[in-house]
Amino acid sequence: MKVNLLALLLLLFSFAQAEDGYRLWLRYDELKNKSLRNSYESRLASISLPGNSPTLQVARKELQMALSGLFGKTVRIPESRNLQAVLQIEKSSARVSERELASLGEEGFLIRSSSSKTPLLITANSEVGLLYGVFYLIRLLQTEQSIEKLNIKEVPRLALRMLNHWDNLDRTVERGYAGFSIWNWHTLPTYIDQRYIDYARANASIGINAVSLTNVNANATILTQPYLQKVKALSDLFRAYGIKVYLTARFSAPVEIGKLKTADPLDPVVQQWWKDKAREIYGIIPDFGGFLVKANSEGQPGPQDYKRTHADGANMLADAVAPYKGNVIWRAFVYSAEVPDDRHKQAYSEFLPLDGKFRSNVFVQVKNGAIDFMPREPFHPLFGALPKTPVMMEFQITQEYLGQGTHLVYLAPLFKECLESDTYQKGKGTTVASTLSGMAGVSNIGTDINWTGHLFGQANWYALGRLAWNHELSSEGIAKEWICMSFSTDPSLVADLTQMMLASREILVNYMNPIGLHHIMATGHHYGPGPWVANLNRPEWNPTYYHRADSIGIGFNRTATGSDALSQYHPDAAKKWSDPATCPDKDLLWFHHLPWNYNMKSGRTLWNELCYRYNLGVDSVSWMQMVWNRQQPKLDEQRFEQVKMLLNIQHQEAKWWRDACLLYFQNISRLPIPTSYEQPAKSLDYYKSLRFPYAPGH
Ligand code: GCW
Repeated sequence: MKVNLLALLLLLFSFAQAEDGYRLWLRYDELKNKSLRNSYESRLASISLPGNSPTLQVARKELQMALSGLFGKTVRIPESRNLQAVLQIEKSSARVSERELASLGEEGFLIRSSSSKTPLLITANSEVGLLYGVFYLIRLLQTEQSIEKLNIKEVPRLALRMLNHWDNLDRTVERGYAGFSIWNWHTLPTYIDQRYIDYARANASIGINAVSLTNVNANATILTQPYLQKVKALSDLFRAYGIKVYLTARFSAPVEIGKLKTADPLDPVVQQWWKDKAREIYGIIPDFGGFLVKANSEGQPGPQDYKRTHADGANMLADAVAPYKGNVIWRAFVYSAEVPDDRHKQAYSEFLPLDGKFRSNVFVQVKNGAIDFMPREPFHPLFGALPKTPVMMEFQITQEYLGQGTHLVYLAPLFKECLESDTYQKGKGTTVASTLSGMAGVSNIGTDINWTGHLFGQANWYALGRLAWNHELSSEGIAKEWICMSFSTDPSLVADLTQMMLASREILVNYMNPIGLHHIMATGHHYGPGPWVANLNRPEWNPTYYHRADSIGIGFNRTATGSDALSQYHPDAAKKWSDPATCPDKDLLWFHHLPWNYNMKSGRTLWNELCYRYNLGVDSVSWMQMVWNRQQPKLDEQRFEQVKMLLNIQHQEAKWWRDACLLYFQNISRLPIPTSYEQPAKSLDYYKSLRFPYAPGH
């Protein structure tokens, strides 16, 4: 009796502990639907997963853990082959034609069951493909899908599916809002934190196959022996999960750690230094992915310091890693204070002439928009414009400009909006997605117990992986998967949370940057509004550079009569943007400077539309609060309370954005905020006086 009581208490304790969000979408709690559980149990009663390579061990362990949890009983999967098994997981099965197998490529898989009498089969050409198949099957069970008569063929659309950590060696994270870096460099390589394993599981479950561990504002120390040994420990662990490790290369490393006098990429001594460094790295990490580089951007060193081009710099590194099949990912996020041209145009101007000049193992990584991860940006004009260069997408999962760690914003709609944009570069239908060779997301992961600070940040990590695997998945479908796995499959809960998530990005746009406004946040930490900032040395760092509000109107004229950034797009893509009458409202002030009394499609004047949007944004956060609160009975207390508190912060901050921005713009437009709206709570001077010296992430 005593023992039972203890067991019960332990069980209760583990339940209480369980809902801190640590388990992400891999929760594996017992399925409540008994008949479904029984049918799964009988369909998966005996499993054959022969072999014990590291990847197969990982797959076996995951499946055991998932089935044990979901079925509420211990499930063991033997290492030996079992021909009678009802689930067969094997490489290159004889049950599948050669042709079909070939079409799966290196990482794809098939899941097939023609009738309840034939065994369910997961097959692939590689062990990692099998692991992906196992995770897919687990997801079917978690989301309570039928596993009868399956004929699933999954092949990733992009070869390189990556997370970029902006983690510093002192464990601070640039633009990180979820605590410190999960890489504990001090205790590596000997101490392997359980988090590294769970991180790898989570990434493999969504098909992420590459991670760069360190900040693009790089520190050359990572390339020294002791640190390479630490990197080796991580990469040895990640290998089984199909994940390759990349490092950021500081361009001046030959000077800083190599004691050379120069880092000139055309200097043979420098070239040799990198070749030797590459040999050293590959001697330690034979499948090292390669280098990710930010050069000549925001003060980082680069080839232009020696009057060389980005191609000269990238090619030098590419030659160093080529013998080992390594890659160089070279970022196109460049702009210079010395160049008087619209910042929007600078990366395109810089990189267009370099198309065809990069080695074949160089990827150029382009942010989704031409400015910088704003709540909304038109797609970057470089997409589709570099036909001879493999181009990677860089999205930001961490929400630097989207409410940081306190706002609930589901990013799949932002990602999709960009991926589905038509560049017209090879005729109508040349979507951004169709021009890509890879996709990276700047990580939002940290040491917070739930990994991402805001619980819903997990959905953005999840969505990035799912869309890198298949950009045709819908935002709604991805949200539903995530909700079912993270909370429950209860239909009203799923419907409510899906609706809230799908609306959330537009809601944030309304209360922060409506009608195409952008870059009007506070300086440095980027936390909160700062449309008044005009005193920074670099003109293109000032919000006034972007909104250009004056007595006549507001917005950035990027048409032919302005900066002409529009001319960098294919004419068919630019057409709708070039005329305010056809330009969608969402992009209007991105491309046009319009009078305050400009007539909007809604019938409101531009000024009144601004007031309307800012207020709509705030009201919509109240709606999100209402939706969340009404689902309380279906949610566990811990996560319910956390999100509730954060929604309260979001509501306060939405008001702050609205009031500060409207007051500031009103000072210029000299027009009243319609009395039907709540009036700003404080004076403009008050909002201007706010300081946040310890705001996180910078
Ligand atoms: O968005 C800006 C950030 C910087 C970042 C830079 C970049 C890593 O404010 O913190 O630096 O972009 O992408 O390189």
